Amino acid sequence: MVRKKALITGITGQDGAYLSKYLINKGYQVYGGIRRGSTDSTWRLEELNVLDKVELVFLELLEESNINHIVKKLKVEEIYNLAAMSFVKTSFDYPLYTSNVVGLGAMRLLEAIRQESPHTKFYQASSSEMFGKVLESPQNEKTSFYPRSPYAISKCFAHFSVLNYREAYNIHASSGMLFNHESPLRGLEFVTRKITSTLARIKNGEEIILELGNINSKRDWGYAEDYVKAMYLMLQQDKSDDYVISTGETHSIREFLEISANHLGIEINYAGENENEKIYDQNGKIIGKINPIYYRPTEVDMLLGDATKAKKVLKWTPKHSFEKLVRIMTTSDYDKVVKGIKLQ
Ligand code: NAP
Ligand code: G4F
Repeated sequence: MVRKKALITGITGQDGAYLSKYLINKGYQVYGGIRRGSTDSTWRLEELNVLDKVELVFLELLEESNINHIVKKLKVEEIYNLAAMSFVKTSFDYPLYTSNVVGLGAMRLLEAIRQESPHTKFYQASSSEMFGKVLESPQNEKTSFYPRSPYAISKCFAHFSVLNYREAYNIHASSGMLFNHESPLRGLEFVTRKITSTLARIKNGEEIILELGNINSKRDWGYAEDYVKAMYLMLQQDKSDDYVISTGETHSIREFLEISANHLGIEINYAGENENEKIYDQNGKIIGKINPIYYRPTEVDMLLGDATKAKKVLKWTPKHSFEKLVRIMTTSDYDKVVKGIKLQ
């Protein structure tokens, strides 16, 4: 039997690694787009034991000729566009760069598909950040956008580009409007992994302080491995469409922090408010504090998704509860710290 071929942009990221594993298990030949960089970024693929099962190709979303060449040469059945400058806080410092990679990058891929391989199906990693200062709750596919960062604005541009290429050129292009999803492979700068990795080091005796920004914001957090399955399902439908992927629960950063700490036997006590807030353990030792450098110029206070459509059409449901997710991430980081494995 001829193997189906898929190209994943951003294969070295959290979702890229899980999606590679998922597609390989389904029998796909997986091509993975990586950037030519000075450091090795393939640790996630190694950790999931798939590095030697994927074929890596150099792919840079800023480089139109490179994208055209790859799309034309590979002519894969499916392209999953996961590549992005995905850290919201940094997008305020690099607004133009972010727009170019995240917004125009998606458009470059769509245009290459239109010209070189119109039968290729396309998945776009849209984001719940597009809902921003939410106009209704919970948020579904029909909820209007109110983006609050250059990252979110760029994701809106990419999202509407997908819709336009679907309607104008009949390209099978779908957007997954995914709410936050995490895992032990999450980047260390995102708040969940920052909490689990720092608490694990504190528990192991390191004299460090967990510095956080706004711990009152709320997110609808799921498990990344559950979410990549939804990406695949979207491209197996006869018609391309947009889907919200979420758990339907929202929790604050505080709750995440407390569950993670409790899992390690650390009790969390707070003193002070906002910028003066300090975090102590049960022995009165300071283990954390609020540092306003982590505040954003405009914040997304609360996200809560309604994935009814995905449940109905894709038959997709999340498998991991919030508490289970926190426990998995905390245990993973603590085990690594104890064994002396580098956290990355
Ligand atoms: P991630 O871990 O930050 O991975 C991003 C990937 O994009 C990395 O492989 C990175 O390569 C690559 N990349 C960055 N700039 C690039 C460029 N100019 N050209 C080519 N590749 C580039 O992100 P993730 O959490 O896996 O998320 C996957 C996608 O879903 C992203 O588009 C993100 O915005 C979106 N999303 C994520 C979430 C979430 O909660 N995780 C929710 C909604 C949407 P390097 O390794 O070289 O840096
Ligand atoms: O973990 P975060 O940086 O993720 P954020 O901004 O929600 O974005 C993630 O999810 C999006 C989906 O909604 C993706 F599209 C995006 O690519 C990314 O994966 O921050 C979560 C919350 C924010 O409210 C932030 O202000 O945590 C708050 N926070 C508080 N202290 C912090 C910190 N965030 C970070 N990164 N670091 C802190 O110290």
